[in-house]
Amino acid sequence: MAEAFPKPDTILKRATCSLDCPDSCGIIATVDTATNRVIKIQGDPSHPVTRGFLCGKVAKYLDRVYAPDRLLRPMRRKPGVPKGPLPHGREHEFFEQITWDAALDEIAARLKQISNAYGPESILPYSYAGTIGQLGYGSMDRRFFYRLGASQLDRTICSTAGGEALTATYGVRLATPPQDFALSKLIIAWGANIHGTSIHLWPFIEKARHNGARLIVIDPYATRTARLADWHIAINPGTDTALAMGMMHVIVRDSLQDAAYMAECTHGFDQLRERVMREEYAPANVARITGLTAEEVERLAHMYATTKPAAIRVNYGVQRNQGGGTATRAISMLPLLTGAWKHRGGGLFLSTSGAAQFNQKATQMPELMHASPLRRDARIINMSQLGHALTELDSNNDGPRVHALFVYNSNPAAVAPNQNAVLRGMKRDDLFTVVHDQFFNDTADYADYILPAPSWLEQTDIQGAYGQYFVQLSEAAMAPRGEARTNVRLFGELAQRMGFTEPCFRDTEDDIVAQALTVDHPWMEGITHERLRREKCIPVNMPTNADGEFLPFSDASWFRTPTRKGELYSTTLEARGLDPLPAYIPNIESRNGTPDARYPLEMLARKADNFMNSTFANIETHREMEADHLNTLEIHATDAAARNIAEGQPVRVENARGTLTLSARITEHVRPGVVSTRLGWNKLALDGQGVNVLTSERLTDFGGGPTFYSTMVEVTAL
Ligand SMILES: Nc1nc2c(c(=O)[nH]1)N[C@H]1C(S)=C(S)[C@@H](COP(=O)(O)OP(=O)(O)OC[C@H]3O[C@@H](n4cnc5c(=O)[nH]c(N)nc54)[C@H](O)[C@@H]3O)O[C@H]1N2
Ligand SMILES: Nc1nc2c(c(=O)[nH]1)N[C@H]1C(S)=C(S)[C@@H](COP(=O)(O)OP(=O)(O)OC[C@H]3O[C@@H](n4cnc5c(=O)[nH]c(N)nc54)[C@H](O)[C@@H]3O)O[C@H]1N2
Ligand SMILES: [Mo]
Repeated sequence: MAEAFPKPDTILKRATCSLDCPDSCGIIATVDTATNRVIKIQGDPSHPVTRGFLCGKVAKYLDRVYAPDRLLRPMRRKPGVPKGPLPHGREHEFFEQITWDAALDEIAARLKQISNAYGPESILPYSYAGTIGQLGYGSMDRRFFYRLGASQLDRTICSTAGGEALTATYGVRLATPPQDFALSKLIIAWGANIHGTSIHLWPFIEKARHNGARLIVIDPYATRTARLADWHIAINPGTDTALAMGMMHVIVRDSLQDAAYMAECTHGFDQLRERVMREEYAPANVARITGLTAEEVERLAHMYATTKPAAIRVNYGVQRNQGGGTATRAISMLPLLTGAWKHRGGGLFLSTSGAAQFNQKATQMPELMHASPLRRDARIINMSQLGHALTELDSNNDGPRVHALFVYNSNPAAVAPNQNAVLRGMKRDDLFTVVHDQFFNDTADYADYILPAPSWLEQTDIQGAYGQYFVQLSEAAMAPRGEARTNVRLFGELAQRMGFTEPCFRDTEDDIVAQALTVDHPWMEGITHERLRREKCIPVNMPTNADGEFLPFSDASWFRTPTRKGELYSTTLEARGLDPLPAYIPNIESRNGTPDARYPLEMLARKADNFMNSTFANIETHREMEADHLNTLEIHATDAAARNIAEGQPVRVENARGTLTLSARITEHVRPGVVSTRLGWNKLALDGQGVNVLTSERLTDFGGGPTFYSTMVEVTAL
């Protein structure tokens, strides 16, 4: 780091960025000891993936930590104030400040009353990845809701379709290490916005390109990554299965597969061959589906199969489509055909989350459900269908109606699909809502109680990663601001108020870190609490070959599927009654599907490059960085002309689920037929609504994931 020695009146703390990002950066925080303020944060130069730099959002993280509108005290809605959007900056006027003791007593009393009246499953926790640390993401909170007998939440909002696809094919979620991309000769960023969403891979790609590697980007949107690529393939949204199958068609037709590797490492090639050789997947037909030319399909397949090492960075963008599970599965098969896993710098990178193993059974204790009044496992509610859960559950068929919603680590009023249904549900007078967050976000506008939460600089945690192979201890760099309390502390204290006597509810943060590390797994050997306290960041012990190289899936020893092979033909999907082979089935909401003729344009409901989902959307410095895209609809000149839309003009974007006002930006970033807009805070949008008023609660083909990128709309000039 720039300052190897802190100034006499400062100390350095080693934290970890716990935002929901593959990079999990090591952070060096400089703390002014006189004021207990963090005055500077830097990327840890000794972390092999962070390499001393931070993304634009997190470089300005202190603007969030010290934002003047941080929530610092517990608050209760004033009597008579209806639930719904509050004027931004004046939200606190509609709430009264109370003590933590009063808040916890009153919340516990209400939860008891609701549980007694309707059964504990009428209580729904709603959380996702405000922090991805093991403690903050899911530990004491899970214990609390299990012991209560609350409905279980199926946390599908991000990655379950792709996750299940990878697991079906490989049995374990491992990936080419990001550092090895420096050795690649061909890199395909497939639905991966590397510059926008996981910048720490980029220096390795740059190094590879310096050594002659080519970068191909497959994305319907011209991201910055795509604009910097050697070849941008602007595929029609949701048609990736067809393209991957077309590539396999060419590879098999021209005998470009690695037969020896396939014989050792794969299951079901004969069945796959029969499927991919169908006329449907011949280049001419794939070209028609995907919006490419047959020549492009041929060229892509040849480049991929003949360049070694070749690495695919497929990210979760691909799987937020109706057919997203299958698409991810088809893409993930490509290196099984070519044997790309055998070479350092080859393979595929979706997720490394299978590497760091923590004892989540010990930290979360699902068996506590059996100590709840239910004495059984509670029902499961899919978080991607929150609108349905709050408005449609039928107490005759589905179990109790939801009467309490406890939100933490998430901002569902902005991020959940079918926003109008979600908000209709949250507005219900008979719904009791608690929100634990750092800010008065869109969800807080619907809360009965608001509780202040700390940032990751204000709490201890332990964290693996889904984009690299390290375990990190995150030291609290400073005391929580104001009266903020961690998730662990909140749910531990609430458990006492509920009268839960199990000793686990008195565990400290240190206790839970220690429990997380009680794993008997060779990859985690030697990763102890003591060592983490000293070193802060320790590589997971991934097995290496005789040359000391870590080459996942380079031989048959790596696969954890039932057949212990890379399953081209999936025995697990077959057992679930699903097609064991990939097939391109058009998404209903797509140009190739059965769309409603009133809504002819495919809309990408994308993330903002300078926010983190809805996080940072209220921070002025981040809004400035994102200024060109705030409240805009990107549209191609052809579609704009057909609708008499001029640059900068207000437009109405609508479908059967909702209507949104945006400002038109005529651009080449999308092709004709595709429009794009970005996620943010509803209350900072032009008409107080977010992009998710347009997205649906339809789920992915498997994995129960959301389908943000399978959305059709019409646009009209205002
Ligand atoms: N700046 C920033 N960084 C983030 C986040 C953020 O909100 N902002 N979010 C974090 C989170 S939660 C996650 S899960 C990761 C996600 O990281 P990514 O998966 O990289 O993120 P997305 O932007 O969802 O999707 C990547 C790309 O997929 C494209 N795409 C959409 N539909 C299709 C399709 O049908 N086919 C293909 N080939 N591409 C398609 C989108 O245009 C987008 O550019 O990023 C994390 N990092
Ligand atoms: N249209 C559209 N919608 C999307 C997406 C998209 O690409 N397009 N992406 C989807 C994806 S991939 C994801 S992962 C989800 C993300 O959805 P969420 O996980 O809800 O993400 P955020 O909007 O970042 O909200 C996280 C909240 O947690 C709070 N928080 C942070 N740390 C703590 C803590 O320690 N304790 C507590 N109690 N709170 C804390 C933050 O202040 C913030 O308000 O959004 C999904 N929604
Ligand atoms: Mo995500």
